[in-house]
This record gives sequence, C-alpha cells and structure tokens, in this order.
Amino acid sequence: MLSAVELKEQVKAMGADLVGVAAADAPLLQEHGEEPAKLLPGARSLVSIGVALNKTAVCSGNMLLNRYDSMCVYERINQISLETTRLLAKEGAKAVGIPPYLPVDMGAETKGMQGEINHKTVAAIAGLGGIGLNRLLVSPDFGPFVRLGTIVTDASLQADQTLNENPCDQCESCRAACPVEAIGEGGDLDYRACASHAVRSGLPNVIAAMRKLPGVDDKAIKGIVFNPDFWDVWQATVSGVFYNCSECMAACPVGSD
Ligand code: B12
Repeated sequence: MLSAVELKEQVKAMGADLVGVAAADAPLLQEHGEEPAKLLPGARSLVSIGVALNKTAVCSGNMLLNRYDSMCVYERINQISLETTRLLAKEGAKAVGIPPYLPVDMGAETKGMQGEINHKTVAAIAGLGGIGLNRLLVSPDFGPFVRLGTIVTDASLQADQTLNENPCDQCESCRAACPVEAIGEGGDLDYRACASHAVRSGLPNVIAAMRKLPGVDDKAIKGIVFNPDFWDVWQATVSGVFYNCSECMAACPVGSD
C-alpha cells in the first residue's frame, strides 16, 4: 500500500493544489456530525483535496467568467477524485469520491443545504486551512479562493495535523462585503439569505417564476415545489445524471472486486 506521503505526491501530480489526510475516526469529525462510515463501511481515512480558483476571475465582477472558472475547477476536482479512487483501488483499497457540489441531498430536512460530507470540515481537520469568519475554508496560501473535494477510503493513511493557527484573523471584511448581511457577528451564516442571493439563478428563480404564471393557484404550486421529488428532478436535470437504479449491475458476480 502507498504511504500517505506517496499518495499525496501523486494527487498533487494529478493537479491538486492542496492535499491532506484526516482519520475517519477523528473526534473533530464526530463533533461536527460527519459519519464517513455511512458513505463507505470500514472507512479509515479521508483524503481532502483543494484546487485553487483563479482569483482574477472571482474578483472580476463578471459573473460569467467567475462561473466558468468554478466550472473548470469542479471538473478538475471530479477528475482528481476519479483518478485517486482508481489509484487506491489498484493498491487494493476501497474508495469513493464525494461530489464537490452536486448532487446534494435535496430531502425535506436538508433542503440542499448539506452535503454527503462537509468538505470544509474535512479540509480543516486535514490541515488545509482554517474555517474563516465567512464560513469558508481559508488556506494560508490561497485564502478562500479554493474549491474542495474529499475521497473516503478504507486505506489506513497517516493523518495530517490540523493547523495551529487560523489564517482568518476575523478582520470582518467579508461581513462588510456581504450584500445580504448573511454573515453574523460571530460568524453565524444565514443560509437562507445567502442561498436566495448567491444561488438565485438556480431553483429559487424557477420556483419564483412558477408562482408568477398567470392563473396559477399558489397552494398547488407549493405542493409541487416543496416536494422533495421535484427537487430531485431539478437536481438530476442540472447535474445531467438521473438514474435511479443499478441493481442489475450491482448483483453481477463477474469481474474482480
Ligand atoms: C450547501 C452548500 C452551500 C449553502 C450553505 C452554505 C454553508 N455554509 O454550508 C449555500 C447555498 C448558502 C452555499 C453558498 C456558498 N458556497 Co457552498 N456549498 C454547500 C455544500 C454543497 C454543502 C455544505 C454543507 O454541508 N454545509 C452544512 C453546514 C451545517 O455547514 P457549515 O455552514 O460549513 O458549518 C460547519 C463548519 O463550518 C464547521 N466548523 C466551523 N468551525 C470549524 C472549525 C473546525 C476546526 C472544524 C473542523 C469545523 C468547523 O461547523 C459547522 C457545523 O458542522 C458544499 C459542498 C460540500 N459537500 O461540502 C459547498 C461549499 C461549502 N460551497 C462553497 C462555496 C465556494 C460557496 C459560495 C462562495 C458560493 C460560490 N460562489 O461558490 C457561497 C459561500 C457561502 C458561505 N460564506 O459559506 C465551497 C467552499 C470552499 C471553501 N474554500 O470553503 C464548497 C465546499 C464547495 C466546494 N466543493 O468547494 N453553499
């Protein structure tokens, strides 16, 4: 089996700017409600990866350039996750990549506000950075200009240390800059305010548009849009993947593990 140092070198060679390892049983993970064994029974380690955004694009004020940069970075994270799970499989370990963004659980409880795993929490534990006042992972080298991914594996890898010092010094610039005042004094985030502004081109706008249709009964619309099945259809549409069954593949005994 590869050592953690060798694995991290290879993941960097795949194009990751940051990589670290957290133990699946780290007390901090449990404190934050993360349960990697639910995603992979027998999980022992989490490989956290970061790919830097193009600061020029993010700060350009041009949303199309900003979005395009995010799209490219997510693609790179997806590719690294795929390659890392394959590399670990070659070494005889089981591994799963966790989506960097979509799909997320769109159930009535989480309403799309919680990932299968919180990449920021994993990254902070794996030493990639600290959680800033803006609730983002702030890396010493890239600040918050980094997107994250996580690979859960049953390989036992030497975990990295959590940073001793948080790179965020609580200067409050993020709080002052937030156009919807979503960041509270102590760093609490008003998810609703943030989401209705930051991702308004997504589902919130579709719902708003449906409600404005002439002759539409608001109660009927509510019945449709607050149904988790509708959210699932929405998410399948934007992510482009909509299969609901693979049992015939999963049951087949042919091929190696
Ligand atoms: C749902 C979601 C949202 C929601 C909710 C935001 C949120 N804070 O979670 C909305 C739509 C509002 C949103 C907005 C944005 N998002 Co978003 N979002 C996610 C998603 C899919 C799930 C996050 C989740 O599970 N949250 C659950 C809540 C409870 O967690 P939380 O607010 O982070 O709080 C926990 C931690 O902060 C932790 N914690 C606090 N302090 C400390 C200290 C230590 C040491 C530790 C270990 C943990 C810890 O404790 C809290 C409770 O567990 C993730 C992808 C993923 N799967 O992780 C991306 C993600 C968090 N989003 C991201 C980004 C960039 C954004 C936006 C900037 C939008 C944009 N332009 O892309 C804004 C920024 C909002 C903000 N300031 O936080 C990035 C963050 C990258 C980074 N550097 O941190 C992620 C990781 C996507 C990615 N793959 O890179 N997002």
